[in-house]
Amino acid sequence: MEILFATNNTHKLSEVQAVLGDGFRLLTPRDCGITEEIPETQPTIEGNALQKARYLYERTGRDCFADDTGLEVEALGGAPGVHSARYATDGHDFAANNRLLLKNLAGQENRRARFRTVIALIIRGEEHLFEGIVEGRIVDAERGTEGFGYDPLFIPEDGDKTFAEMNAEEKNAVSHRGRAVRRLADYLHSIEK
Ligand code: ITT
Repeated sequence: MEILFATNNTHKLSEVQAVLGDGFRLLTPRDCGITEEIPETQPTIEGNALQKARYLYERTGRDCFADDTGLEVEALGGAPGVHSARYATDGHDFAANNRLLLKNLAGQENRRARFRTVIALIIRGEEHLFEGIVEGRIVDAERGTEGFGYDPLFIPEDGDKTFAEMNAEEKNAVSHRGRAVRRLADYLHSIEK
């Protein structure tokens, strides 16, 4: 099955492709001639996922999906949340975001946090949402070089390695995105029959 994935993030693309497996060929916006940044201006993660999927569906008419993800830190009242990409700066500056997060949590004992992914799928003209959550905690300093974004600062529940100390398979087994994509895959398999 060929399906368009509304992302410009190559890390996400490979994580999602690994979970979906060979039965799915993921197309990117670029493959469909869309090179501009896809707007994500909604106040919620669900809203942004739908906005990105609808943007592509309206322009291509293809079955497509988008993932929007936020890191929700308990001691910060759920921040950075929907603003995770642009926490420290206007761009996707992962290092600056991580520095700001550590600064805002300095001296804070409550390190509880979770990643939440919402996938919006538009298929056969219908919209569907799939969610994936992983609970965990924020460490005091960056650890590891794998992954992207806040991965060097996040340890999933019951673990001792940050996501950035895990390979893609280990991260996908427990991650927010892995969970959401497995729900998406189950749904896609169920309608294929
Ligand atoms: P697209 O919108 O092009 O898919 P993006 O990087 O903007 O890519 P999101 O809006 O979904 O992705 O994610 C917001 C930010 O959350 C992202 O820039 C990262 O800083 C962070 N993030 C998302 N998924 C993550 C993950 O699996 N591990 C660590 N950080 C992640």
